[in-house]
Amino acid sequence: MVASHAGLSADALDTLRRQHIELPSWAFGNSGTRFKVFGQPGVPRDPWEKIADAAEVHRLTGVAPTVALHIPWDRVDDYGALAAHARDLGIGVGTINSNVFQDDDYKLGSVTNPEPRVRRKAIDHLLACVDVMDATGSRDLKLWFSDGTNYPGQDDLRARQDRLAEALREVYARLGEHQRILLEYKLFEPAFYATDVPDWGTAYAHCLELGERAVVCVDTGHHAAHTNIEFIVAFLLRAGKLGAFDFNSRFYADDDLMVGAADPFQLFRIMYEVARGGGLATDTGVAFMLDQCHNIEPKIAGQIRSVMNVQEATAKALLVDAEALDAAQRAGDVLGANAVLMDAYNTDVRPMLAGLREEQGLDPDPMAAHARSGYLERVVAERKGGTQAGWGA
Ligand code: PSV
Ligand code: MN
Repeated sequence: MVASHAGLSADALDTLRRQHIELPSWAFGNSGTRFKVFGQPGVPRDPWEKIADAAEVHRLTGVAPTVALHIPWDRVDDYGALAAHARDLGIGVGTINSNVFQDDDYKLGSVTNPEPRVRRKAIDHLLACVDVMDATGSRDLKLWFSDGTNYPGQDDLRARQDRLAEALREVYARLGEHQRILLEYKLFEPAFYATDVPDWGTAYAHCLELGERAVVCVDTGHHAAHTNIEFIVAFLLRAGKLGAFDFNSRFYADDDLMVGAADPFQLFRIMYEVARGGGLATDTGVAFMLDQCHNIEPKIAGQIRSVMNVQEATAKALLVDAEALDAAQRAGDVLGANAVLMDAYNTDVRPMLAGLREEQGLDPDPMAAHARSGYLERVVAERKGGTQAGWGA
């Protein structure tokens, strides 16, 4: 053990070595706001190229071994071949994200739409996503519904919950033995009055009704301002219902900025509750995914930075002296307990993580290694012609 590891137990170091952060395929494609999408040279033109970029992030960081797909943004003829392509590049296909929010039919909702035909269409898409999972060997199906209403009285709130529950039941019944539903919630947008799965409580209640293999996905950008996200994390972990994170950060709404950029202290507090609740154990079942857009910064570098931000927050969380904290808490030592957490948060873990990377044969500075690698220059030269990937089906 090198000196820079001081403070972290052998177990904690092991946890950091085998950390697994999942990348979103869509982070490598073009994205933007409703005002403008700025293209970037070298952006992938298809899912195969997105996977190549994700593999590059893993090659440099060593902790991003899977990439999540979004259907139909990542539609291909042969998903088995796409998974094999990922394997050839040293990574795997992770969560399959469904998309029932980009079709004219879904104007008034997908699985909660008042029209049975539209509900059927949406459910059929979700079932088709499970077929994709069978082909890629994915464990998780992520469900996010943009469903909701814009005006009071527009539709029956209670009936929409019934329709949602019915759709979820049908999809749950189609899952393979080792597959799970990750039910994601979001306070608002695109619905501005009432969203059908607006918060963790609604997601949790539906997951409880469904059964063991339905768990909640916490997207860190999907809460009201000032929500205590770490409390939600602690609660869901205790209940065995924390399935996944969609990490990103926000200043205002669902900004999808790099995780740990807006509020690194919040990310630390979240990771502390994850560690405290056993969410970093080998058999944890908690998936740590990024769900971000790199609208103005370079995408591959943005993903590398994000992965490192999660690593740093995790290392700090693991540095918390559990015994000292417990003693201070039991003694009612308010300032002492707070100081134990702050000592960990204020530790510069970057040299220690650089040392860990070196031990694993990686460059201690993945950002610099990426800049030196010539990867971006190569793909900029190669990816001429065709249409750059974006949020279109
Ligand atoms: C919705 O805002 C969301 O967070 C869901 O996870 C979607 O699938 C994803 O964004 C698309 O970026
Ligand atoms: Mn999300």
